[in-house]
Amino acid sequence: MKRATCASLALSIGAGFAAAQSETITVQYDMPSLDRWNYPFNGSPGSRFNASTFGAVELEGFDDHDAQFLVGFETLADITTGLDASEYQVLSAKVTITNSNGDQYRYDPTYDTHDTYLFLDDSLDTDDGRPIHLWAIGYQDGFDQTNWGEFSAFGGVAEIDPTQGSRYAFASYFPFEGSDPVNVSNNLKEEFDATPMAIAQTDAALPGDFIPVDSDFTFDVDLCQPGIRNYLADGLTLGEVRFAITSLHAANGGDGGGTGEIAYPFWYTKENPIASIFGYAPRLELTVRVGNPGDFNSDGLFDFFDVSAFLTAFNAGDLSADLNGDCALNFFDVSTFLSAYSAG
Ligand SMILES: [Ca+2]
Ligand SMILES: [Ca+2]
Ligand SMILES: [Ca+2]
Ligand SMILES: [Ca+2]
Repeated sequence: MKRATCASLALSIGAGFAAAQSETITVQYDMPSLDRWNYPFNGSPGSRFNASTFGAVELEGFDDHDAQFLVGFETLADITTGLDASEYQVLSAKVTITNSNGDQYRYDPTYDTHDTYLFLDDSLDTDDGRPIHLWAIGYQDGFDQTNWGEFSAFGGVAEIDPTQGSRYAFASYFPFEGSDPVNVSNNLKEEFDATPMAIAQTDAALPGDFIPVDSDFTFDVDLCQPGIRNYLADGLTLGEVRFAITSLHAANGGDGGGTGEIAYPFWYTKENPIASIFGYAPRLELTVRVGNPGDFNSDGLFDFFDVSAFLTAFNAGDLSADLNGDCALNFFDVSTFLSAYSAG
């Protein structure tokens, strides 16, 4: 409940419901609740010791992002589920994964446009190596997060045999706020660029250099990409946040089939005994304000200190004050704050 109001702001005090306070929570998971090598010919979904990512670049019948790695982190023990998406303000999200094969591919910390992959001719690629992307997960054919998981079937009818376009769960992005997830699995064939929510960064190699084994790669989620905060909020509502990891290193040898040297990464999964000893499984660090953002300092009270904390954050350009989620700070955030505060 409010115990004071700020005289300098004309606040209309909402009548009487119990204060929907807020709580700012940081969770750290050193292991996912779900991880799965999402590849059409994977006979053991969910239980492999590692998962590779590679592309079937420009190969008819296969998704460009052929081998995807899907990970999920169950949050329901720590973060209240079932709230409206507007009541989860994700303040930061970081996913870390570790490679289980080394010295076979080069580090590229920046996005490569689709035309740099064309027909396996990488002469248009201006920096050595290929980036590793973090995406939202989209679903098709009646599946969604509630009915598709670690051990579900890979997919249904292919758009082009044997497997192109058939996966039930796929890497996706949101071209604009409010968009449905757009499948990026064939962004080379379909000739478009998509912005991932993060590109993996590591301290273990310099850009262009070969990456040693057991290197940590961190995805620092760009919460200003359209749709991302809502996507994470939707996951928190359901009690699990999920991500798709892909890279377009050309398939060659190993999982990728054919002959030749493997030139793409393998990632430790939670099932890997080495990963559980050394902490190499996919992990997540996430901070979220849950509940009514009018209780801006998350102390359960609606009072002057919330107004003051909001204005301080707002004036400092801190995105915790970006209450309407558009990554700009302006009147609309003040207005959203005031109505949330008044409703508290
Ligand atoms: Ca690049
Ligand atoms: Ca490159
Ligand atoms: Ca407060
Ligand atoms: Ca804003």
